[in-house]
Amino acid sequence: MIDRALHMVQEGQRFLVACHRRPDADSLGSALGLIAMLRAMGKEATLFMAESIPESLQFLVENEEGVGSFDAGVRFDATWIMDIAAEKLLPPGLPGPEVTGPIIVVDHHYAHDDVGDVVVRDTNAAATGEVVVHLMEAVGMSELPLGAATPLYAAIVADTGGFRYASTRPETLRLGAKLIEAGADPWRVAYQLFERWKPARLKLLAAIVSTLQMAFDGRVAIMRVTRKMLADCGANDEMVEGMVNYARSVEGAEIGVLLWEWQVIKDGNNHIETKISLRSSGKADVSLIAQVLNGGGHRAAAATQLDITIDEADERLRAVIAEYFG
Ligand SMILES: [Mn+2]
Repeated sequence: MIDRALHMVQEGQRFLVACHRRPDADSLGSALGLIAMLRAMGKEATLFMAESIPESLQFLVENEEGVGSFDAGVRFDATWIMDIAAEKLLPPGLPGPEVTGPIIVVDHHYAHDDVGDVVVRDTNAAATGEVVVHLMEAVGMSELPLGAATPLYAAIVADTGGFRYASTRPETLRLGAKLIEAGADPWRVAYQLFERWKPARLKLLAAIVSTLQMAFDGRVAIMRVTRKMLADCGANDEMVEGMVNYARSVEGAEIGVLLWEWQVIKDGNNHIETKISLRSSGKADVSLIAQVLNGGGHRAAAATQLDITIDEADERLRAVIAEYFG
């Protein structure tokens, strides 16, 4: 598949580069890294962005404006979608194939569906940003293109939890070193991604942590966040990102869970669904649990979204975990 993608890079001239729905640092960082690569090859590359970019990622797009809609007649030779594992994670507002051309997926998830016409996937890579560096090597780039170091460093730092997760390999650290040598600023990136909390977010953390319940003899830590908690704290959904990790950090917990009331528009009305975020502290493969619930992800981090109440989601999840533990 990488050969087909490389052929499309060589043959094409105008490319659109998109992130998965609700872009994260790996998705956006790898998109910006790829854009830098394409431009260094003399190609035209446009960032597709119809959603707002989370505040913690704004520093990445200081010099890059995303485009959310196109004039009639615009057509790209291909559209890249970064870090996407499932069709339902396609970015909202993505135009049809008459505009996008074929879809090239660049990804590293091992649980995935067959979204994309051409797929470049390396399930050993700690981040999609790492796959982008392999693409650069495959097209014969000996140096990192200008502007690629910081977004790719952010992609890798975010997906490895700051080079802590099991996905961190010697190659990952060597790549981190290479990106710092090329100009990435470790503290600036870490501060933007992991520090710099608004007071409302700290209050929300306190509220979420206070819902902690231990289940299955302490093997599962379950927390929740409701619309009311968000409103009471003056917080927004963006601030919930990463909170599930506090459930995983409970001593003895093999699985950390965050149940999250999620507002969607259905038939023109506000409607509440429930997101379930799952994290493994090492032993459990939470992607298997998410898959039973129509979700996906990695062994250590997976998620799903169900059109049921938070209490129903709690109950259904516990039943699936009971089966998983056998
Ligand atoms: Mn990723």
